[in-house]
Amino acid sequence: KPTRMSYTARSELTDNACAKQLFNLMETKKTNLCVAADVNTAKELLELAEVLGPEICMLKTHCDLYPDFTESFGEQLMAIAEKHNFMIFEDRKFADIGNTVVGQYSSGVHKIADWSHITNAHIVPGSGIIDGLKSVGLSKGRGLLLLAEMSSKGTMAKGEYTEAAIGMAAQHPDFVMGFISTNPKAWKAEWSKGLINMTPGVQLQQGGDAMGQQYNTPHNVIVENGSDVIIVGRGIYRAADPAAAAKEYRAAGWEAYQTSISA
Ligand code: 6AU
Repeated sequence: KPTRMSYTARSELTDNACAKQLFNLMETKKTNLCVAADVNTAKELLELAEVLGPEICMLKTHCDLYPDFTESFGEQLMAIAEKHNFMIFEDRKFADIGNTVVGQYSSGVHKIADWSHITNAHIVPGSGIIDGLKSVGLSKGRGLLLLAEMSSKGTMAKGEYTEAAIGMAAQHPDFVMGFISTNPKAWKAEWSKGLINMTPGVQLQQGGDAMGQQYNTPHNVIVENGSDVIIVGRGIYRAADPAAAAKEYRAAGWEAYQTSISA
């Protein structure tokens, strides 16, 4: 097997400020674990961020889940992120034309661009969605992930669609920092090693849920499928002891990374 480059080496290959920061953070903190904190309230989210902060490189939010979302949410979460040295990823999955996503990203109730380092977008509208998000996020030093593949059963994001996502990323190396993907090692096209692959649908055992989610293990995701970051939701926040579960996933993800660069 060819040896993969370390996160540190790859931090030199990206033009995006968030990607550079995340590569270096993962290497120094020794964690490639992102927690998907899909809890029911902002209060619970902030509590979980405090408890799990020491274990993670990134916390993924769905801010439209929280009925108690207030203007101060972003500032509170940013303070916790700074204290524990992790990045914030609002999983907004933008999917509209450029002009519309400008407002959705910068203003409205959530003002995502003000507090989230990273967000993501579907490429179904074409690359105008990237132009729109970039007009808001680039000057703030933000990073965008494109959904190149999905973890769910029957996903349409495959083949030519995935290839198109890779092509769009190549056009915007300053703002697109990587992909949501499930099997980047299988991609035909070569893509910059400065781009980060992040994979959801991760649990310690393979399986799925009743609504089409499909789970793969940290080892398979990082070593076999060539991803860089594991995104874990219910495997951690539904565990009897989320902090202990996070430690376990962190260790599994880090061991997989070390295996992948030493092969
Ligand atoms: O571990 P789970 O199944 O509890 O949570 C998985 C998390 C959820 C999904 O909204 C998200 O990952 N997700 C995404 C993302 C991150 O964009 C894409 C995808 O294809 N599948 C997926 O589950 O918060």
